[in-house]
Amino acid sequence: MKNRKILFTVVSLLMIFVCLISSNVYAVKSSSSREVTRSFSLTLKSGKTVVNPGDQVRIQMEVSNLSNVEKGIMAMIGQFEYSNSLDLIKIEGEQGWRFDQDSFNADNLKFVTDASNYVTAGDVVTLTIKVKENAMIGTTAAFKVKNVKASNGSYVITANDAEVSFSIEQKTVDPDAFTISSDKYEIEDGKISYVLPRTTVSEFNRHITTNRTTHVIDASGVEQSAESILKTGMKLTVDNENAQYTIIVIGDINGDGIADITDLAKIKLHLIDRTILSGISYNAADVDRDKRISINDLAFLKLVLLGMKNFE
Ligand SMILES: [Ca+2]
Ligand SMILES: [Ca+2]
Repeated sequence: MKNRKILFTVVSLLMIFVCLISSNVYAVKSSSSREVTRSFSLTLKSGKTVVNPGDQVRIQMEVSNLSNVEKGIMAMIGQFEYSNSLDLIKIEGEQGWRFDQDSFNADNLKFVTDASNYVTAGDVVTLTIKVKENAMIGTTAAFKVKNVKASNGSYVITANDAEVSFSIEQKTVDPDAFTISSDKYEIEDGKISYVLPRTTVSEFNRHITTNRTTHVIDASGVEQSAESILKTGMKLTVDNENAQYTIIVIGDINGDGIADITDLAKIKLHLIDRTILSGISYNAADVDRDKRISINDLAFLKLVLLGMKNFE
């Protein structure tokens, strides 16, 4: 009888023990089955797969496939990484993602950005990269984003790394493509700058290299002869091309082809905010070629008029 009692107690204890163990196992199991996987996908997109040295390429970073993230994400951190043959030249926030000087560390390429509302999908940033002029032909350049984490304010969600790659190829040169260059003048944004006062059309043409026929016309569209003196505001037109260039004669602000006391007066009026120069007049007034009008331009032009300095 006593033995049966002991046996009963032992069995009971065993059963309680087994129950405890199994309930514990169950508890562990059930907690692991309740654990959800939170994630989102990151993609880098570019319209190009083949690039040439000097090309600028835009890359979009896109968020998608949010899984078990209530409402959406509000902030994101990560790091860019790219080949030596590339330069990152611009980062712009998209669709309410803010990107300013506080968002990026150029030393380690880490970025952080916050959104203006919960985001569930779409572009986060547009990156502009430039393929270096000396990039090796035949190699592949890659742009990556890594170590990306986002948050919805309640928890941190990790995303995959993403990458986009480009093969760098030699630019195919169209032998018929229009080209224009100069050994003396600056040709930029539809302007030919730093032409010296009293330059004739024929002298000007000697410093222009192009594979098209060109003409110089005045403001009224009248073609100028080889002996004509160039004036600020005249234009170089190109046959069979949708291109024309406004000529800027250095120091000739009023467009009479010479730099004299009248032009000097215009710089003075600009400097004291009486008559502000703009457009080609502004360009012509920049005699020291630093792209702005300052007291230095006045002194420079004065010295030229006194014969103590020249424009070249
Ligand atoms: Ca003048
Ligand atoms: Ca200047």
